[in-house]
Amino acid sequence: MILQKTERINLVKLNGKTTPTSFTKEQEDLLKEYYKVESEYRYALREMSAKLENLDDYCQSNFDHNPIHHIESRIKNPESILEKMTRREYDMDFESLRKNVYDIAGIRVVCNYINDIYQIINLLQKQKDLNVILEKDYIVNPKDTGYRSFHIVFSIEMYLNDEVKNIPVEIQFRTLAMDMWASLEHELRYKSSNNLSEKDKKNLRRYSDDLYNVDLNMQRVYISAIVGEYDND
Ligand code: 0O2
Repeated sequence: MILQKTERINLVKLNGKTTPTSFTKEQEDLLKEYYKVESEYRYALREMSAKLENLDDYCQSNFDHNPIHHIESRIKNPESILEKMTRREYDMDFESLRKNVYDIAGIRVVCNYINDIYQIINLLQKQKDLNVILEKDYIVNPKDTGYRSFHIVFSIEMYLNDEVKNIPVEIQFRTLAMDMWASLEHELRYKSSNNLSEKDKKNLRRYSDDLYNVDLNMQRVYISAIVGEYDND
């Protein structure tokens, strides 16, 4: 396999003479600290993604079933981080960033069935280098908008040179149906020049429930087809 290397900010170069001379010393130090933080979260994101891929592979090998349909990941961009810290009125320093913002490294895992979500979470919780910091079950308790997903933040133990760091990674688990709803609703909310009308909001909530019922029914069919435990009639 050929790994394509992305051009990354290089801390060694940054310590040399490559930064624009117009930066003050304070700005340069901030920039260096930011890239240090960003790279640590990137390592954690990669490690967690590998764990998820391995679990999917394990389930395929042992149970002939892939629980994960696909995985997306991202590092939160600096603008969104600043927006969140301002909105939540957190102190504007790196200590506060590390302590308060759990979704700098974010992974979205889209599963085939609802049971797959809980199975993967269960398997992750058994891993000794992971600790759950926070979890919100928006599948059983959807948001008022109708949004459904399971949000969980794990802190992952990372061995970096001679130090061990615990870095938080947020994972959003959803089914394909929940992902479809969230993606369209996000776009509708973002694109609608006026705010969504009460009628549209109500309909979106209703469609979220409809899709949840489809998810439950698809799961029953899956169990029936594989284990033969579901009576369709
Ligand atoms: P991104 O890039 O998707 O992460 P906050 O982060 O402060 O807004 P909190 O309490 O930390 O809120 O997290 P919350 O509300 O549990 O989850 C926030 C994320 O969940 C959002 O991330 C969305 O991805 C998703 N989300 C939450 N509510 C809704 C909703 O009603 N509709 C849709 N489509 N998605 C939702 P961000 O912040 O949008 O950015």
